[in-house]
Amino acid sequence: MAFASRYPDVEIPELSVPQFVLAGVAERADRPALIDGLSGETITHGELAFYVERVAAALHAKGLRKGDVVAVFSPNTIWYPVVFHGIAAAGCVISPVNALYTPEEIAFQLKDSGAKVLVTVSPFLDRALAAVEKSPVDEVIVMDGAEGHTSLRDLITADAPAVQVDIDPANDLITLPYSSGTTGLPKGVMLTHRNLVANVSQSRPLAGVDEGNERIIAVLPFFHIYGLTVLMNQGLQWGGAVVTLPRFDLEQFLRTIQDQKITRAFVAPPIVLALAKHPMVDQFDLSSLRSVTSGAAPLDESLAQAAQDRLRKGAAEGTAVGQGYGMTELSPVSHTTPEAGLEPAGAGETPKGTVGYALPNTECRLIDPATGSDAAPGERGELWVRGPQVMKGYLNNPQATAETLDDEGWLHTGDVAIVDDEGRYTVVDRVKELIKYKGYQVAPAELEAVLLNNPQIADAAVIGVLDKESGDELPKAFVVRAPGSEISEDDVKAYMAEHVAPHKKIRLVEFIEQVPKSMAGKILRKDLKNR
Ligand code: AYL
Repeated sequence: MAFASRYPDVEIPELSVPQFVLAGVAERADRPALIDGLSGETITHGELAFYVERVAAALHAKGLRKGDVVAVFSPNTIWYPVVFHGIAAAGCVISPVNALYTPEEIAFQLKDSGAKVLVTVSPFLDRALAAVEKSPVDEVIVMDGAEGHTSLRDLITADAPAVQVDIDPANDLITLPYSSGTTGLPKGVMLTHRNLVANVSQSRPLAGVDEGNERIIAVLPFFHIYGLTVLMNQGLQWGGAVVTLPRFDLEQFLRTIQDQKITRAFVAPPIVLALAKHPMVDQFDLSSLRSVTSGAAPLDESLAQAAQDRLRKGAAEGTAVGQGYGMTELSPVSHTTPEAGLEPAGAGETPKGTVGYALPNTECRLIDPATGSDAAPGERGELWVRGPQVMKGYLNNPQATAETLDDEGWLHTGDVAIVDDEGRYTVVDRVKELIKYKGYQVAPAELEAVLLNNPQIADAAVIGVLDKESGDELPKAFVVRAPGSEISEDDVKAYMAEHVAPHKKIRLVEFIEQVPKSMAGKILRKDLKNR
């Protein structure tokens, strides 16, 4: 039994992502498209379109062709979207790299994606070059410039002949973010131009967009699909301004909302927690905010309510706090809370604990994991999603693709949900291995492989443990010491911290005699969770 969306289908324009996002530029050429939240430096919509065309031409002149992969390793800056759309307009594929990655993690992605070029910023150059040594990358472009490297200015002023690359939106990839999906190591998620155009188009009927006047704060990273689609591309397509911050700092975040009159904040649960609880929030005028939407990890219902009450200062109307749900493999949004007044006909206010409704053009099923058949009405089941935002598959990994995306086009999310009579979904559990730490993915299999590389460790298993205080999940390692080893908890943590990005650090360690495994050798994570 499939549930259709409660919203009528929307048309998905047959355009490449740059064509779609830059379509309205003529009417707003002189208005700001991108604003640096710290320096105030601005790129207008007209400049953006001009720079994108120049970057595409320069990359083409360098020999890059349709389908070539370009990795981008940078924090949020106003130049990130220039590079993103420039690469896309050249027909190439952007693989966004997490700004906190270690050289080993970067190298894995460069090799796996087959990246030919890496675009980075000078403060990241040491890590970038260490990774490039062990990769197929043959050129490193440094946006802000560095001795011996092409800069973004060089690309924009290169005087290369303009290019018109034919893009087939339904088949050609635009981006290759990495996700571990339901199991195993991170995999390249093949997203097409159409996937991204669809996701922005599908989100609109629930958003209540004030075209041209929205100001979106981009503090979540563009290197994650959330920032890439929801902040960057949706923000630009709405025609207002996207205000970038390079990292999350509460004071800068609040000051930027106030000074830049931000209308929309798309965030993750730790930011909602700060908005609800941190004393500093009262020192700023945040009244320009129409909505705060949280996604990427579960948000506690009372916390969402507390944040909204505080932002409204007791008034009945004002900032709305809502939720979105999705995953990298869904470009990423499948569900979201509608703006008040945009609920499906007859439905009242959306309860805070839900992730709202399935977007237009999106079908859902809830499957009982025990029986494999549709869950009874009102019962929980694994959420399956079908729609134009569903990925093409995992790069070079037909087996993982087949395990996640079935023959009928259903994406098996690995999340457990429940739907109410109005068609509102609540995510209640996760049946996949994935751990979420502050909204970031932590793949147990990846950490287990790093642990096993340590000769003092004979075997290891990693699970997430709920931290009551923060509501976050903490990566915990169960470690079997190698014979004769006296490796300590601190040693394990320090070793991991050297090899993985901060969000993947092991935060708890327990030594055990043996990792519980099935006959087939699969780690019995449930047994570890129940210990
Ligand atoms: P990935 N509630 C509970 N769990 C969630 C939620 C939520 N609202 N959103 C995401 N998750 C978990 O690929 C869930 O387990 O994409 C899901 O499978 O890094 C996993 O995170 C996917 O993690 C938005 C804003 C979607 C963000 C996103 C998701 C981006 C995270 C829609 O509006």
